[in-house]
Amino acid sequence: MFAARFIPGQKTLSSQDVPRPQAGPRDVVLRIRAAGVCHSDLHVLESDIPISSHPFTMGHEACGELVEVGPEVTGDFTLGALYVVHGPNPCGQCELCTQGQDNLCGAPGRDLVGLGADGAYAEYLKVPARSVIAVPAGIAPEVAAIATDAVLTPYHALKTLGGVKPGTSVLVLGLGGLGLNGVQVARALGARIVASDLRAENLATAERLGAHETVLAPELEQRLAGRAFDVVVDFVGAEGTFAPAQRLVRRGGTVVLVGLHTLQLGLSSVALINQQTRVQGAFWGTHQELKEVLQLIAEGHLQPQVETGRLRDVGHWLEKLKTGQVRSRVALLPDAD
Ligand code: FEH
Ligand code: ZN
Repeated sequence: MFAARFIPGQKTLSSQDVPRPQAGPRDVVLRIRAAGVCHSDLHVLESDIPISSHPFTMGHEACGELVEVGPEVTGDFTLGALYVVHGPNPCGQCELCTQGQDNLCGAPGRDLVGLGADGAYAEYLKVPARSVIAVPAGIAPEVAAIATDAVLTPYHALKTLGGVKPGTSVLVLGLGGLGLNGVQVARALGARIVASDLRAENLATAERLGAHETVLAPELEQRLAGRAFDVVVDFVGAEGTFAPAQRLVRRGGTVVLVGLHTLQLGLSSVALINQQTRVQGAFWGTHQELKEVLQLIAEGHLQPQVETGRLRDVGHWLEKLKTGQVRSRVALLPDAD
């Protein structure tokens, strides 16, 4: 079968013909129907994020049709139905998993799907049965695929880490795929939202998706002078967003860092201490949160923005992502049989 493989030391994926996976005792096998493309793949290919010293198939936003169930799998699984993969692939037993933080599962040998363990840039994908979730009826494969990271990560950042609830004031910095989904999530949580980006067309999209106010990034601190936000989410992760984020959060408020644009960022210790600001990193999301995200999409509260392309053109799409030519999120589809 076709698979786009990460090869340590190579900066581009290698398209290969590899054996189709067979389910182990507690695994399932999905025929991939959509695979989302994430900026983190670029960081892994550039070795900014040390993930693995061995080759693996990339793609950590997976949706597929169930084609095989291992003999020891328990629970209801329907052959032919659509499932998504919870990429953190948790063990369910370690301290973090049992404390409700299975996105941070620390069990040895548990690789992230598509980020160490084989992922979705392939025709078939084998994963532990405990890491898949049935897709509610009415959600297209490409939407379900990107929900597993491009929606789940903002949801985890805002709801769980930011504690966003009705009336919370939220400033969203960066309106790419994750930021635009973040606006929708914040609106669904009842927040008052100001959204900012460098591009005017993204401000218009953010307003359409629920932002109450929008500000062009260069005018941010002048336009918001004297205002402070309960939660500021930085979906970019550059000095140009992280520094104002620390200045625009209220005393005792929270800055949630999601974006990986710059791998080292400055903290203002005076501001942190004087404001007693909480700065919180955000990593992906939990199994339970992914179920909640899928339900919000099924109920129409979230309309994730997604463009589609051919799975075999994944290298081309990663290049478009790298050169800023992707407006929202891309999900790649296998060629029709
Ligand atoms: C993956 C690997 C490392 C850092 C962040 C990520 C995210 O794309 C997962 O949501
Ligand atoms: Zn990702």
